[in-house]
Amino acid sequence: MSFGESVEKAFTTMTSTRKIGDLQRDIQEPRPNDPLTTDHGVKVSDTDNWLRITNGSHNGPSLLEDQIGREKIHRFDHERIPERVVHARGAGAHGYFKVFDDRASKYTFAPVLTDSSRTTPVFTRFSTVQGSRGSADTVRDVRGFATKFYTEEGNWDIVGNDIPVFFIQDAIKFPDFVHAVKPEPHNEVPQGQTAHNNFWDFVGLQPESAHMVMWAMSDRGVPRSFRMMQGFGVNTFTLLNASGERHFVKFHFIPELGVHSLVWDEALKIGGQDPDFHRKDLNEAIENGAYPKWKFAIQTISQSKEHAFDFDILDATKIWPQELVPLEEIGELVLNRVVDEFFPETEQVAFCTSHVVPGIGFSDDPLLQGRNFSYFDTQVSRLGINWEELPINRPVCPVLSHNRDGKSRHRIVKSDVNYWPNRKNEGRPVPPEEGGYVEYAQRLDGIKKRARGEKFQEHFNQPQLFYNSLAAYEKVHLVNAICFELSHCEDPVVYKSYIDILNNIDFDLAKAVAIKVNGEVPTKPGRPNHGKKSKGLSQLDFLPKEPTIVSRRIAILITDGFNAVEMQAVRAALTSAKAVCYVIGPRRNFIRPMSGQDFGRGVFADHHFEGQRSTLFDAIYIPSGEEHAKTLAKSGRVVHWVREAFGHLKPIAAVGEGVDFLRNVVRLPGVDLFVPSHNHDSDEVVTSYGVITTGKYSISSAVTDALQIA
Ligand code: HDD
Repeated sequence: MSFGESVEKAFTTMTSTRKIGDLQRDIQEPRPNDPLTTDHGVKVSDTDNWLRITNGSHNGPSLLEDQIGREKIHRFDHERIPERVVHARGAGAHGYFKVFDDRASKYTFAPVLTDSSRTTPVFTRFSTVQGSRGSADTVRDVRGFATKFYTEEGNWDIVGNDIPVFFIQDAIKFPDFVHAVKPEPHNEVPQGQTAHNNFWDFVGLQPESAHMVMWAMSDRGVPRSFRMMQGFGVNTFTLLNASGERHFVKFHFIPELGVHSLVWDEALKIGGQDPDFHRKDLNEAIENGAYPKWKFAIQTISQSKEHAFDFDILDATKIWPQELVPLEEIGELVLNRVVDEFFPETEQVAFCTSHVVPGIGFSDDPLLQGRNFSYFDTQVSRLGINWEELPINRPVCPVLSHNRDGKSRHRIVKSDVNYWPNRKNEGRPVPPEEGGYVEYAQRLDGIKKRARGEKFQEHFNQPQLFYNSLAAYEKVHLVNAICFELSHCEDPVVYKSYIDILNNIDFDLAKAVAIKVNGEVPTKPGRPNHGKKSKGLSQLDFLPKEPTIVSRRIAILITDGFNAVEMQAVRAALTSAKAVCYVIGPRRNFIRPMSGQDFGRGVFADHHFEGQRSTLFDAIYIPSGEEHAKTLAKSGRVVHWVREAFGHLKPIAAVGEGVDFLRNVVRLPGVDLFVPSHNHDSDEVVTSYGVITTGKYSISSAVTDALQIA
């Protein structure tokens, strides 16, 4: 670790202590031999046998009087709470948020966004939307990206997604949408999938969802990692500055590692091979010190420009194209601590879009308005009315309100008044100049009716913009994804009608899908394609500045007789570049090196070939060694490993006899070393300078350095 890194690590550990310190009050760390007690604190002598009548050889009835047995069963019976009605499956971590300077003070007086001397503790929870708590991580779905900022002025929650738009414009449609996307009512099928009649039926009849459907069917729907996703607040919020001026704002998180996805075949397989892939990935990275990091950016529009665009800036099915409203990076979010216990932290954390702090406010975005009601309401049914007192949810600043009682109240307020006004001036309302929250005084003029604004009626310009902006291979993935999903819809009404929506986006797209899924192939475009593109929609626009292998998982395939000297050098180089290496061998035990190499009992393999799959790794390295290479070639499992990784365009490095093995397996003559570059534009395998470029990122420098060492 460099000096700078160790300072940063010490600093981040130190600075996230305000909330972590607060949580310590409730953390229990049992030590060996600590006694077992009942929940009322009495030491327990036997927790294995229910109190019963016995004559030594036969058991008689168990006794109801056994308080210890009863307590154990009572507690067990009530372990489950209702899972979240959406976003039930998730993983969370602690961290911190910092702004670079006070540049956002022209928009807001909120210290969390303007005071660079502050480090605000955060808790972030990532999630999938459709599946239940036990569903798989890598399903095609939108990912939730919700962050609680424990600010000095109270908790501020950004409850966002990895996609910048939403399926519907008005909150009143949310129950319809969720019913349609969730498992169908008659058979509770499918789990963790949008590939079914009801979802596509709904989105086919609700064209405002077209934009979000395009994003969800793109590679964004199958992220490689939570750490490699963007985050978006999605809704339009507002910022208020010290002069009382208001701006509309969109919030963005941009991952340091770039935006990367799995390919669909990987996602499908990992769903079975390791359903916890994303939550393990998050913990693995944090525990290895590769702290996930995002730039925090805002897009702002002054109040006077609200109507200056051909879309409504309060419509959550629209982005604000960067060419019209540039992004300003103002801070960063870092996650640096895994949870100690899943349930009290990740499961009990509860977010509310309505939780904002002074200097940040709402807009009239009709989706946001409904969300502001829904979240508090759902937390009450999930966690009870006093959910904000739970350790993970309580603010780090003082809390004093006249709200009292209710189930599971924790706080004890030592006072004889619980109302305002009171003779003691306790719990007094605070004027704005002392930090009291004040709503912006907004002039309103309109007629009360059930309707949406005029610009809310246009649904296809931005899906077109998105489609046009994708790289060629991203378009191929998108077409394949829609075809996969529609192929799972049995009702022809459903899959045929969705072609009409697609034809309003792009003629070629609609034709390609129609041919594959037996839809009606259109003969002319539903509307002309405006041909425009925008930055920041293709994932290619988010490659890290320097290609990096930090936190990438690399499988080293070895069998007896491998070149351990070379392998250790390559592994050391990869590890020092902060990749995570796993040695995979024929057994989880010591593997013998080639003759003449003195390695004691050999090198220990972390896993055996049957226990892991290539899909769980980002790259493979096959060392040299004659006997080892011959044995690898005889193993069907290993051959499949390598072919599968090659098919997924993963970087594969090989040396010496490892190259011969590789050449035979993938049948590419004349290649000495496989080193990837981050060439996303092409699905082709290109050879140059004894090197194959493919894959998503580069392990070239680390491998070449290692080979020089070897
Ligand atoms: Fe929502 C959970 C994101 C629209 C109602 N939502 C939830 C979570 C995320 C989002 C990330 C999980 C939070 C966590 O980790 O605990 N939701 C969004 C985004 C939306 C959106 C980005 C569109 C901009 N949601 C939305 C609407 C409604 C809801 C329109 C209702 C009118 N959402 C809920 C909920 C949930 C929820 C029912 C379920 C569990 C929870 O709140 O805490 O209230």
